[in-house]
Amino acid sequence: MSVTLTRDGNIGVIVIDNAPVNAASHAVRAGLMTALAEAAADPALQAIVLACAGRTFVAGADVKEFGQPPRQPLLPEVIDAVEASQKPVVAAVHGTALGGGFELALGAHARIAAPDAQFGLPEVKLGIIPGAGGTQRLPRLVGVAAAMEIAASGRRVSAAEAVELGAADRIATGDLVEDAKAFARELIGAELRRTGDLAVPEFDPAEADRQFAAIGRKARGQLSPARAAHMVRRAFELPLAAGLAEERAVFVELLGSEQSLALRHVFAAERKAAKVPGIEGVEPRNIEAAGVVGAGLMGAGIAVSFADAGFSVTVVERDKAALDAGRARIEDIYRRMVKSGRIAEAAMGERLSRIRFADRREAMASCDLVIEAVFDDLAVKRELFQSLSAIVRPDTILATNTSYLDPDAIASMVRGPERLIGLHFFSPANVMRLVEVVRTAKLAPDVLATGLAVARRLGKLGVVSGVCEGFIGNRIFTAYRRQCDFMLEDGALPQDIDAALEGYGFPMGPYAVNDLAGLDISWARRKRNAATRDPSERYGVIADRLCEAGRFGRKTGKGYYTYASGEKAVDPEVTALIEAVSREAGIERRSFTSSEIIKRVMAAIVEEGRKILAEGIALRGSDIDLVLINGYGYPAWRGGPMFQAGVE
Ligand code: T1G
Repeated sequence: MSVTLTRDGNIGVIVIDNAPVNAASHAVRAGLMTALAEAAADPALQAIVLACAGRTFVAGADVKEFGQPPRQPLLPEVIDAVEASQKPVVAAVHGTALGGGFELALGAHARIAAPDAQFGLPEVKLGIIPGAGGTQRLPRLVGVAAAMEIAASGRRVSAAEAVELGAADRIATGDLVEDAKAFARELIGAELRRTGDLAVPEFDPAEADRQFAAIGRKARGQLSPARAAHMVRRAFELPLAAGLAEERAVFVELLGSEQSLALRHVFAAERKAAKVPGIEGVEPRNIEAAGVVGAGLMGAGIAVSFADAGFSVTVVERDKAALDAGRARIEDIYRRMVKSGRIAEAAMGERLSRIRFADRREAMASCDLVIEAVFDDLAVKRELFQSLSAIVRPDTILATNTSYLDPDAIASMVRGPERLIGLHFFSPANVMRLVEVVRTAKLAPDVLATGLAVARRLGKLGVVSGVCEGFIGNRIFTAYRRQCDFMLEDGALPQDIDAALEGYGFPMGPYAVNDLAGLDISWARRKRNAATRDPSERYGVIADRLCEAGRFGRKTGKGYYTYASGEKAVDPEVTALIEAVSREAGIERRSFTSSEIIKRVMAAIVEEGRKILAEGIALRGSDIDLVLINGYGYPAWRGGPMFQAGVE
C-alpha cells in the first residue's frame, strides 16, 4: 500500500495505491493526510491532482475495518482536509468511485472522470448510510431530489450522468491524469469552489415527501434507504458541520444494527461464493461465441443475457415458425428495456446485432459454449445433446438449463461428459442475478471455473450446486411450499400465508408467485412423480384440486386467487375448496398467526438447508442464503435463513 506525492512542474500528483480496490483503509487515510500536508507546504506546487493506481478510484471505506474501533484520521477528517486545501484539488476518477471514494471526490474542488468511470453511494446496500459527507455534499452539487434517489438506491451513476447532474465536471478525452493536471492548472488563481460551502438548491417539499414515501415502500422493511434520503433532506436545513455530525451519528447507529450485520454478511457471502475448493488457480476457457438452443421464455432471456454481456450469440430453434417466435420474443424484451429507459434505442440495435438466428443446429459449429433451454424432458435432451456432440468442437462446453432433470443423466449422453455443466438460470433470465452452476459428477475443473467466469461476465451471481432434485433453490422452495400447503389444510388461507411472507420482506408470497408462474408446470411434475411418491409421507392435495378445476393461475384468470379485474382478489370458491379438503381429511381447521407461519416456513427452509449441506450439494450456508435472496426474493437485509439460524 502506498500514497505517493510526485511533482509535474507546479502540479502535485497524489496517487493512492492500495490493491485491489484502493479501499480507504487506515493506512490510506494517514498517507493522504501526509501527502496533502507535504503538497500544501511545498511553495513550488500550486495545484493538486488526486488519483489512484490500479483498476479503480477509491471504492469505499475498508469494509474489513467495520466493527473494529475507529482509528484516526477518520475519513471525514481527510475529506475536510482536502476541501480546506488552499491549493485547488482535482480528483481524477476511473473505475468505480463508490461510498467513501465518491465522498472523497466530492471533497475535491473539481472532478474529472474517465469515460467509463462510475460513481455511487452503495452504503445502503450494507445497511448503513454514507458516513463521510455523501448525504451533505452531493445535494449541494446535484440538488435534493437527485441526491435522495442516488443515496437511497445505492445505484451506479455513469460518468456522463454525473457530469449532467453536476456531481462531476468533465470527462477525460485523453490520459486521465494528464487531463486532470491540465484541469488543475486552469484552477490556479481561480476562486476555489468548495462543495461544502455551496448552498443546497431549493427543492419542492411536496415532491420530496412523495419521493421519500416511495423510497420507504420500495425498501420493504429495510431501514437504511429512508435514513439516507432523510439525511439528504437535512442537508438543506442544517449548516454543513451540523449536517456532517448528524450524518455521522446515523451512520454509526446503523453500523451496529442487525440489518447492517446481515447485509455485510451478504456482501462477504457473494465473494465467498466465487471461492470453490478444487479449482483455485484453474484457468477458465475463453468463451466468446455462445449458442442458445430454444428461444422460449427462458431461452430468449438467456440469449439476451449473453448479448448484453458482449458475447456473440447464435439462437437455434427447431423450425422457422419457432425461430420467428423466438426472435419476436427477444426483440420484445429489448423494446421493453428501451421503453423502461434501461437502455437507449441505439444499444438495442447494437445488442441485437450480436444475435444470429438459425433453424439448423449446424449454425453452432463454431460456438465455444452451447446452452439448451428446451422442454424439460430427458428424451428431448438426449436427442439434442447427441446431435450437438457431433456438431460442435470437442472442447466446446455444453450446458443445460434444466430445472429438474438429472444433469448427470444428460452428461452420460454426451461425447465428453466432463464438459457438460448445468447453468440453471431463473426467470426472467435477463433480469434475475442468480445462476446455479451445477457440478456434474464428471465435470472437468476448468469447465466449472468457466461456468463461474461466464456467470460473472453476465453480471450474475454464480453459486455452485451439486446434483439433486431441484438443486439448492427449487429443492428448498419445494420444501417450504409443502409446509405452506399443509398449513392451508390445517387452517390457514393463501392470503394469510402470502401476507405473512410479504410482511417478512418477500416481494410476493408463494401463492401469488405460483399464480404468476402457472400451477400446471408443477402439477405435471407431481403427476410424473406420483408413482414413486412415498405413500407414508403427508401429501397436500389442494394444488391438484385447483389444477383439476382448470385453475392454472393468472393465465387462466384464476388460481389461488381470481384475476377477473386483472388485480389479484381472494376467491370464496378457493376458500370453500380448501375447507372441503380439510373436512375430507378430518382436520379441525385453526387460525395461524403471521409469526407462526414465518417460524414454520423458516424451520422448513433451515431443515432442508442443513440436509443440502450434509449431502455436500451446497458448499456453505451462506451460498444457500445467496440462492434464496437472489432467486426467491428472501429479504437481503435479514442476511438469509441460514445466517438467521447461525449456520455459516
Ligand atoms: N473494502 C475492502 N475490500 C473490498 C471492498 C471494500 N470496500 N470492496 C471490495 N473489496 C475486496 C473484495 O472483498 C475482494 O477481495 C476484492 O476487493 C475484489 O472485490 C464512509 C462507510 C469495488 C465494484 O460498498 O462493490 O464507503 O475476495 O470481487 O467484482 O460512507 O467490490 O479478492 O479478497 O467485488 O471487480 C462502500 C463494495 C463501502 C463497494 C469491485 N463501498 N465493493 O467489484 O471485485 S462503505 C462499497 C464493490 C463506505 C463511507 C462508507 C466491488 C467493486 P477478495 P470484488 P469486483
